[in-house]
Amino acid sequence: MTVETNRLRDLVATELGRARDRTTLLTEAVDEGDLVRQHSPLMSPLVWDLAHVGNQEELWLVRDVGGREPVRHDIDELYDAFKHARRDRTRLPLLNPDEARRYVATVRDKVLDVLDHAPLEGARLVERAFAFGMIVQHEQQHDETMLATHQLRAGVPVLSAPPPPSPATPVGGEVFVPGGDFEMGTSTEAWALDNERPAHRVFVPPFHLDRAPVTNGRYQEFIDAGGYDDPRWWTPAGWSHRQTAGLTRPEHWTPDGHLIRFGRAVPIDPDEPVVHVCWYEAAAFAAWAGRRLPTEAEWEKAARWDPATGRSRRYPWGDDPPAAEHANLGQRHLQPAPVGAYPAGASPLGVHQLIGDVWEWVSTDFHGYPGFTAFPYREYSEVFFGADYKVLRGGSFGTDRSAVRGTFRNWDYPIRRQIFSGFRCARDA
Ligand code: AVJ
Ligand code: FE
Repeated sequence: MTVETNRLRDLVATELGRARDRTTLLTEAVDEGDLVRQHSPLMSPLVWDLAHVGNQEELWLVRDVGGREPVRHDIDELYDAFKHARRDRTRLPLLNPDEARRYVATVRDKVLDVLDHAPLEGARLVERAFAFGMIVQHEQQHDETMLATHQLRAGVPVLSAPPPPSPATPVGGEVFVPGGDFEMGTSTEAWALDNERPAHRVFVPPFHLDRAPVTNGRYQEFIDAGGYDDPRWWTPAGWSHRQTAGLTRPEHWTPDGHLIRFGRAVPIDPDEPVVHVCWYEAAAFAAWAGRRLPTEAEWEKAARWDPATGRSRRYPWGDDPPAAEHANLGQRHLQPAPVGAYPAGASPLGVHQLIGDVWEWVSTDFHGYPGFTAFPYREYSEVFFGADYKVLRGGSFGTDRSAVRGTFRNWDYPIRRQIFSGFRCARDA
C-alpha cells in the first residue's frame, strides 16, 4: 500500500470525523423535543437531517461502494428527500433521537471498514475517493441546513461562538474587472460536484464589482429610502412576492434596530454583510442603487481569474485550501464578519470575502454548463436545472471548507431567505 493511499484514507477519515463532530454539536445542543419539533415549515426536524445523513452514507458508501448488506433498507423511503416535503416530515414514523444516533454510528463504523478495504490505489487516486468526498460534503451541507434550523428555533439560546475578526477600516467601493475570456468551472478539482464541471471558457465583458458584500448599513439606507414600497425597484414577480409575504426588512430584523441571531437580540452592525435576504430583495436593492446583481460568470471570474497569469485559481487567494485567515467558514463564528475582516482572502483584483460570511445571490438561473453530465445521480443537481432556481456562490459562515470552493454552486428559490444569503452588486463598465 502506497504512502499516498494511506494519506488519502487518513484524509477521508479525518474529514468524515470533522463532519460528524459538527453534526453531533448541532444535535446535542438541544433537547429531545427540539430535535423532533418542526421549527419552520421550510425545514425538516433536526432528527430527520441526522438520520438522512446516515441513510445517504449507507446508500452510497456501505451499499454502493462497499457492496455490503443494507443496515436498514426499511427506512430508505422515509429519508428520501424527494418522497416527502420538509413540512410533512414530522408526521412520518421517523427514528427517534436515540435510534437515529445509533443508526448513524452503526453506518459510520461500517463505512470506516469499507474505507480500509476500498481499492484506493493507482492512478487518479483522489478521484476514486469521490464517493467519500461527496458524503463528507453532503453531511456538511446538512450541517449548514441544521444551523439554519437553529436560527429559526425559538427558546433559550444554545449555540455560541467567539466573534469574527474585525477590520481596522471597513472595505468599500468597487473594482474594475477587464473584459475577456476566463476558465469557468473545473475538470480537475477532485471533489467538485457534477454541476461545477466541466471547465469551459467564457467571455465576460468588462464590468465593475463591489469589493465587499452589501452591508446592513447600506441596506438600511434602501429601507429608509422607501425601497420596500416602491415597485420601480422590484421585478414583477418580486413585487408580487413582497406584497403577499409582507416583506419590509430582512428576516430576523426587529423594528427597533436589532437582529435575532440564534436566539439572542443583537444590535445591527452597519459594517456586517446583510444576511437573510431573498433574491428579490437583493435585486430590488441593486436596482435602487443604480446597479445590478453580478452574473454567475462575473462572480466566478472575480473570484478566480488571475490577471498576472490568466489562470483560474481554486480560491480567490490562490490554490491553498481555506485557512482561518482566508475566510469566515465552518461555523467558527456564528455570524458574518464586518467587511474588510479577511484581507488575506482577497482576490488579485482586490475583491474581499467572496468565500465565506454570506452566500451571494447572482442574477443567473441554475443550469448545467456546456457538456454537463449528471454524476452520480440526476437527483443531485440536474433535476433542479431551470428558471425556478437562482444560483448562490461563495459559502457562508455556516459552510464548511470541504463544501465550498471557487467553483462551488448552490441554488435556491428566489423567495428563500432562511439560508445565510446576502449579495454584492455589479455594473456594466
Ligand atoms: C446544494 C444546498 C441546494 O440542501 O437542497 C443536501 C444540498 N442535496 N442533500 C440542498 C443537498 C442533497 C442542497 N443544496
Ligand atoms: Fe441530503
